[in-house]
Amino acid sequence: FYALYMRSNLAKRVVTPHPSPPVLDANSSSAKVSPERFWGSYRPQVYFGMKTRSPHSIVTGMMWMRQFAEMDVNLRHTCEQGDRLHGYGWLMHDGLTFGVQEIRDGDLTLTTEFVKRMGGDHGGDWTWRITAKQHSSAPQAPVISLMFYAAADTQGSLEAHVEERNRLASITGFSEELGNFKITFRKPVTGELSSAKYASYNYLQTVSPGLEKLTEIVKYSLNRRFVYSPPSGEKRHYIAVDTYRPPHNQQKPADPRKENAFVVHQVTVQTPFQIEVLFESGSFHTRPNQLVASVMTQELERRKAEFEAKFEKIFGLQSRGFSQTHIRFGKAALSNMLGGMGHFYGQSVVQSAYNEYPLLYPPGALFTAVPSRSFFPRGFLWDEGFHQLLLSKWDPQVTRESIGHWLDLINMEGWIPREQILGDEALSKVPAEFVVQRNENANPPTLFLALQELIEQLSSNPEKWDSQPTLPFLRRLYPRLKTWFEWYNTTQTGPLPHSYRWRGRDKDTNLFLNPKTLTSGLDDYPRASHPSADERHVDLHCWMALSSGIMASVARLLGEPHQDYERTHQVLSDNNLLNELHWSEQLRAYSDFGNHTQAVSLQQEKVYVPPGQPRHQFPVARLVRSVRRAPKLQYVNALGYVSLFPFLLHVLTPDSPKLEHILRDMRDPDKLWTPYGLRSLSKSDPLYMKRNTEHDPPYWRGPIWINLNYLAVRALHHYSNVEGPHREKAAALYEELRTNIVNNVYRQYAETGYIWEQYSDNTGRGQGSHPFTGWSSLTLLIMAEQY
Ligand code: 6A9
Repeated sequence: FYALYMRSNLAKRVVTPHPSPPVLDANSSSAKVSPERFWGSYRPQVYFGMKTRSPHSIVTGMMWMRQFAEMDVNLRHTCEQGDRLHGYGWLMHDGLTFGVQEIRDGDLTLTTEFVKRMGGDHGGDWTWRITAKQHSSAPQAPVISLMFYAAADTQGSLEAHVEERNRLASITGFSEELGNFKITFRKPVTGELSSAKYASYNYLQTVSPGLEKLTEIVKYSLNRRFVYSPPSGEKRHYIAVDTYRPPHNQQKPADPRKENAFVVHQVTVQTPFQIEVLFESGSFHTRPNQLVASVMTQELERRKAEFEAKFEKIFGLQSRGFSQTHIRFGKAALSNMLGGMGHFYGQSVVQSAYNEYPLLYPPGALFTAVPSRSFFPRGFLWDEGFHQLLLSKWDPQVTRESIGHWLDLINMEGWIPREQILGDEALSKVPAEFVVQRNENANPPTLFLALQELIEQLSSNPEKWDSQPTLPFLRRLYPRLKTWFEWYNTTQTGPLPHSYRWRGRDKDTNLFLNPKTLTSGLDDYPRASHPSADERHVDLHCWMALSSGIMASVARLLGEPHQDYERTHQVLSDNNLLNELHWSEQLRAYSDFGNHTQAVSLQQEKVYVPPGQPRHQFPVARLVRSVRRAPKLQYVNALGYVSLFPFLLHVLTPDSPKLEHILRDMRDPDKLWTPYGLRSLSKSDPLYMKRNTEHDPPYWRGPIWINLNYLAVRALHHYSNVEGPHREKAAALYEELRTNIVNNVYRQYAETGYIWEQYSDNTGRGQGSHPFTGWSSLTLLIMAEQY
C-alpha cells in the first residue's frame, strides 16, 4: 500500500504547481490593474486581430479575399507560408498604444493600423484603419472583400445590428472582462475627406465550437449567389459569407460552451479604399470625440513621431550613420517582435516516468513573444530569453511580465515545459507527436540572460523610473528562480563532478545518423553517436556557469545567502576544470564527450524478398544507420556552435590560450567563417550538411543562426574590451562579423520581404520558416551595438 501511495504521489508531482506565491498576481493582467496593456495584437497567429490579456477573451480579427480572381477562393486569415504573401509584418509597433502593419498579397497592399485610447474601466477604445492599394498598374483595380469579425470563447455575448438589407453596421456585446461594448463598421472611403465608395455588404451570424474553427466556418458559409454591380460597371457574381449551420449531432444535447457567438461583417469594394472599425467600451463615459477620420490620423501621426524619437534614443541607428532603409528594417525587427507577442491560456500535456499516460498541466496564462507567426506561433522557453534581450531595451516591463509568466508555469519540481502549446488554437497547429512535454527535459535557461540585462539596467541607473520595479520583481521571482536553477543543477548532471548532460536525446539510434538533442535547442547538432549516461555536454556546462553567476548576483541584490551560488559559479568558470572536462587535444577545441564513433552513415536497409514473391508486397527499403566501427568513450570532436560556448558565454578568461584557437577556427572559411555570419557546423566536419534521416534535412549542421551569431558578436565585443593578448584580434573580428551579419539579414529582408529562421552558409539566402522575427530580430541589437 505504501509503495502504491508513494507512486501515485510521485505521479502527481509533474502537474503540481510550485508552492510559492506567483510572481504575478492573479489580476495583474486585468483591465483594472493594467489597462494600457489589456487590449493588444496578442494573436500573432492571424494576419490581423486583437484580443485582451484574459483567459477567455472575446477576439476580433480580419480575413480578406480577392474577388473575380483566377484562383477560386483565396481566403486569408491565419498566417500561412502556403499563402505565399510577398511579405507582411509590423513596420511600427510600440507594444502598447499603436501599430502599423503592411501586408503584400500579390499586387495588393493592405496597411493595417490600430490605435488605442484609454478610458473607462475595461481597457478603453481602439480603432482600426485598413488601407488597400493596388501595387501594379494593371488596368482593372482589384475588388477585395474584407471580413471583420468578433468571436466569443466560452463566455460573452454578441449581437448583430443590421441596416440597409445586408449591411452589418455594428455589433454590441457583453463579456466578463469587457462589460458592455460596441464595434462599429464604417463605410469605405477613398481618402479621409472623400464620401463613401460603392460597396457590397454581407454578414454572417452564427456560433463556433472553438476559435480554431473560425476559418473553416467562414469557408463553408461562402456562396456565389451575390451580385456586385457598381454604378458604372458590369454586374458580376461574387463570393460572400451567407449562412452556416453548425453540424448538430442529434443524439447528444448541444454543449452550450461550444456555441460561442461568431459574427462576421463582409465588405466588398474596389481598391483603392480605406475603412475604419471602432471598438468603444461601454464604461468610457468621458470620450471627447470618436477616434475616426482626421482624429485618427492625428493620433496615428503623434504616435509615429513618438515611436521614431524613442527608437532613435534607444538604438541610435541614425547617429551610427545607417541609411533610412536600414533604419526602417531595424524598426520592423523591433516592431515584429513586439507585435508578435501573444497572450495564451490553456494546459500543457505533460508526462513523467511515473505516469502511464500523459496528464493535463494546471491551466495557465502565458504572455510571451513567439519565434514565428506562421509556423510556430507559441512560446518556446529558450527562444524567449533571446527575445527579451531585445525587448528589455525597449520596455523592461514587458520583460518582467514575460519572465513572470514563464516562471509562474513552473511546477513543484522546478521544471518548466519547453514548448508551450496552450489552448485549442495553439494545439491545432502542432502535429500530435510534438505535443507531450516530458519533465526530464530541459532547454537552455536563457531567461538568465534577460535577467542579467535587467540587473545591469538597475545597477547602471537605479533612479531610472522603468528599472525601479525590477527589485520588487526579483524578490517575488526569487523562490521560483532558486527551484528552477536547482532543477537544472540536479536533474541535468553528468557522470563526473561538475559536468552536465542534456536528458531527452533520441533513443532509436538505429534510425538516425546522429540521435537528436532537441532539449539543447540545437536539435541535430552532432553529439555522441550512441547516447548514454557517460556523456558530458559543454554547452550545458557553460549555461550553468552563466546561470549560477546570475543567481549569485540576484541573491546579493536581495540580501539573500549567495555564497553557494558564488562557489558553484567559481567552480564552473574555472578554466582548468573546463579544459579537463571538455578540451579535446585532437580537435584543438572544446567538445562534448561520450560513447562515440565517427564511422556512421545512412544506408538503404536490406529488405528480404523471398524468391518468387512479388517485390511490391514488401516494405520499401528505408535508410537506416550503419555503424562501421564500434563506439567508445571519447571526445565527439564536432567543431561548431557547441565548441564555441566557453567563448560565447564569456566563461574563458581573457588570457586563456584557448581563445587563439577559437578565434582562428571562427575566421577559417573551411571551418566556421562565411561572408554572412558563422555557420553552425564546420565545413570540414563529417556531418556537415548531412541529413539525419531520409526525411530530415540538416538544420543545425551548417546553416547560419542569428541567436548564436548574436552571442558571438557580443563575445567578440566583450573580449575586445578587456585587457588580454587576444584583444586586437577580437576587435578586428568583431567589426567583420558584425558587418557580415547585418548586411546579409538586411539584404535578405529587402529582397524577400522577410526575416528568416536561418541563412544559407553557402549563399546567405534566408531559409526555413518565415517570417521568423524571434531571435533573428537580434540583428537590430547588433546594428545598435547593444550587448
Ligand atoms: C514543429 C511543426 C505546422 C527549432 O524556434 C523554436 C524552435 C527552437 O527553440 C529550436 O532551437 N525551433 C529550433 O531548433 C522550431 C521548433 C518547431 C517545433 C514544432 C511543428 C508545425 O507545423
